[in-house]
Amino acid sequence: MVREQFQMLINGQWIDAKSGKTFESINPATEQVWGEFPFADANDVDDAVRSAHAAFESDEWRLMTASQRGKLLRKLGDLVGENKEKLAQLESKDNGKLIRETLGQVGYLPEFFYYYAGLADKVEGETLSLDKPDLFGYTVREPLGVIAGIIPWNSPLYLTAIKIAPALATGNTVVLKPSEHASATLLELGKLALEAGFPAGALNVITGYGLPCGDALTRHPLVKKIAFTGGSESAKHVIRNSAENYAKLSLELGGKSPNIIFNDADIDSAVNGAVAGIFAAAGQSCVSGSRLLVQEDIYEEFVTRLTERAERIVVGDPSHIETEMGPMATASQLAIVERFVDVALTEGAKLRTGGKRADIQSGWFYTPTILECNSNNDTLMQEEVFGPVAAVIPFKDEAEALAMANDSKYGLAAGIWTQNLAKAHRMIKGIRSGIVWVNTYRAVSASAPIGGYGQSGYGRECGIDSINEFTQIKTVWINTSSEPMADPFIMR
Ligand code: TXE
Repeated sequence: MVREQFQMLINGQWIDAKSGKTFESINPATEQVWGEFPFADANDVDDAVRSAHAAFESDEWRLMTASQRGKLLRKLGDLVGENKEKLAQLESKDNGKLIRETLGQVGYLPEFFYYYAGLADKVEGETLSLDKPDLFGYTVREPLGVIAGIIPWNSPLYLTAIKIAPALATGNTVVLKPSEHASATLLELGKLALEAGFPAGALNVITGYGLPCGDALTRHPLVKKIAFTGGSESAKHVIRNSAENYAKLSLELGGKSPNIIFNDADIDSAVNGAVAGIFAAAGQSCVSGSRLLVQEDIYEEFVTRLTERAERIVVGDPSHIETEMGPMATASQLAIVERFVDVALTEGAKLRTGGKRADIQSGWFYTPTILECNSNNDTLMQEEVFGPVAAVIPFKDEAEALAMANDSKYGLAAGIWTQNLAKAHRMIKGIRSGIVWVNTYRAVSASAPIGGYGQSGYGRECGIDSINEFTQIKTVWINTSSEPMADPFIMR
């Protein structure tokens, strides 16, 4: 098989790693190596960060008006839309995500660039109401400087767009590090950013592993903020590294999100919501509805219907439009899924369906799996699997559902299925998570903040809040008195 060769983007130039080393990317559906990428180390990271820093300090970027930056972002959004097919196919090949999912996700991506393009020239400070008659005060929101974007493999383009659009809109410059398992589309995005007219160095893309590349990037003294999406263990390293450069941090980590189905729910809708929650993206989504809490009087009916639908899911080649579930993105993710299912069975969970690799010759495919758990303390109810494994458990009443939902170290998302408006509101109020979906699941929008409670991370992406994440406040004091400033050592 022909291997595609990639270079990385530093200061507007396409280059190899200084060491000349490369690493391979494997197509999860075929297990064939298809691409080769520069293996960036601390030297390359230093070049990339310095290039972003120089761009940040340059007159071209510093003096560019916010509306001009907005125009560049709008152009980038247009280019992403025009290149939708190519980007969608590349992402599907690199991480095994379904083409029908990547087409949908990339097709919607321009909206994120347009949203922040529109916001760019609406970032404003405030006039302060000071308790000092001769002083006038106001605030301005200013960019931070170089932003490090650390991206995982599950939805690289989407998770990048929601970082770079607000970062660039507010006048920062960026060094992106894609996951070693899915680098290709971010390099394409780098190409489109240059084509859109962003100056050299405003957006750099370096390819490499967490160690040494991500590590060197997140501890670099010129990095002012780290926007990280990934796993909890890597996040701990990143938090420690941020102490080296006092960088601001936003962390979007894992979840064990409860999808709660009440006995008065529209069952057809709830089954579809449960399927979307756990089997979309083969469960490799931070907001997966991986804990299914079902009220006891509809429990058997619901689980039977869910099982029937799960068994009809078409697992296979992600590049075919009719396929409904693709492979695990990496061999290690497949091993993680297998391990969790083994642990669940050892702990006494009952297997309703799945629980094994799919019967497909090559590729890291797993079957849609439903396991009935005995207690919310079971490993499968508490730990993130990041695969197509639904942990199901019955509950008696609202109070028990809420207690189980909140008995988690995570708090990223939650789903509530009920026709009772008052009950939905009580649950919304009680649930500790950054997102609550009522009678729907996995909806996203550029204007809707995403982020977690607890160990799901902190900081918010998307929405107006994200502007605050990428800016800092300068407070300005102006003396308006006609009198000279008094000598501070003379008491009056
Ligand atoms: O993620 P990593 P992994 C969860 C999911 C999964 C687990 C592990 O449960 O099973 O995490 O996945 C970079 N300094 N999520 O190991 O390693 C890395 O190169 C700086 C949830 O693949 O966290 C990649 O670019 N960077 C999640 C990025 O971190 C480091 C999505 C994420 O990879 C680093 C993915 C270091 N020391 C996994 N070590 C979500 N929230 O959606 C690694 N990286």
